[in-house]
Amino acid sequence: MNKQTKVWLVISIALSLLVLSSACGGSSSDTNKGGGTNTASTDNAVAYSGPTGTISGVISYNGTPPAPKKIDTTADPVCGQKNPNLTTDDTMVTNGKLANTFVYIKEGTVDGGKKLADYSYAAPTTPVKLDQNGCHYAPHVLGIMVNQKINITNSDATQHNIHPTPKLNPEWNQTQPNGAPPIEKTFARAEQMIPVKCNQHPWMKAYIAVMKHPLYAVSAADGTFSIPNVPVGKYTIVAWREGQTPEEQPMEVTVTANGTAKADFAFPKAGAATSSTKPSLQMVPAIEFPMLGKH
Ligand SMILES: [Cu+2]
Repeated sequence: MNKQTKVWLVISIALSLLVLSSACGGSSSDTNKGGGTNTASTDNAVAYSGPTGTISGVISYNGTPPAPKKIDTTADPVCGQKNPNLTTDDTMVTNGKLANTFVYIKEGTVDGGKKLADYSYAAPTTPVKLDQNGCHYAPHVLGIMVNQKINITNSDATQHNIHPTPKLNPEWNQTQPNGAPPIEKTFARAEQMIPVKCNQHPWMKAYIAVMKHPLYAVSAADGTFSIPNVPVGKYTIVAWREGQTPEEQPMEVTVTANGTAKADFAFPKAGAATSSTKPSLQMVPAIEFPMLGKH
């Protein structure tokens, strides 16, 4: 072919590559659709700069916890080889203390009269990590802020398919083969306790709480949690735990300057079936709950 034909060939190849790459970029940004500018309510909000305190406590387990059940991983031999003693982790109790309880400020009034929701908090630039290791999610329960990145990794020699099932954010699922790069996503809307499953391994489960503020914590293996940097004020906090039936409990706390407000919880509560629905009925628009409805 002559020189002119060659030039046109190069140009058309370059153009088609450009079209391809922008198409890929477009599909990944689709993950943010549906939420869009959900931060509109905080446009006029200001950052809090006054005195703060801490909320901390211990989550106890009432009675004898259900024994963890062995998980049958024969569907994927790789899982069985790496993690032969995989068991259920919905109720992790050590010495009577409960791990993986999500504790967060639901609503409240900051000293001076403004609502907590009137203050804005920027999402941290550091991503939250979710790893798949031994065909098991780590961590099992995590909090993330609206528009903060979640970085999902596959540490297994097998393929996973991450599938969050939110009610307010767009649902997605994505395959992550052995050795594939991390998957990065964000959630544009506040939504507490988004279940995450794996389409390859039905036993894999995790929960994500998407928050408008950073005032939350997950109880550690010894049941302890701590929420620092809480503006001085009065709040309703909520503790949520998975269990075989998820349950949540509210508590009123007062935070003083440089003080530590104690907030100890015990699960399951007597008559948990009725009390667990109560916090969700006292919903405030500032902090959305999944049961508010689908968008
Ligand atoms: Cu999996």
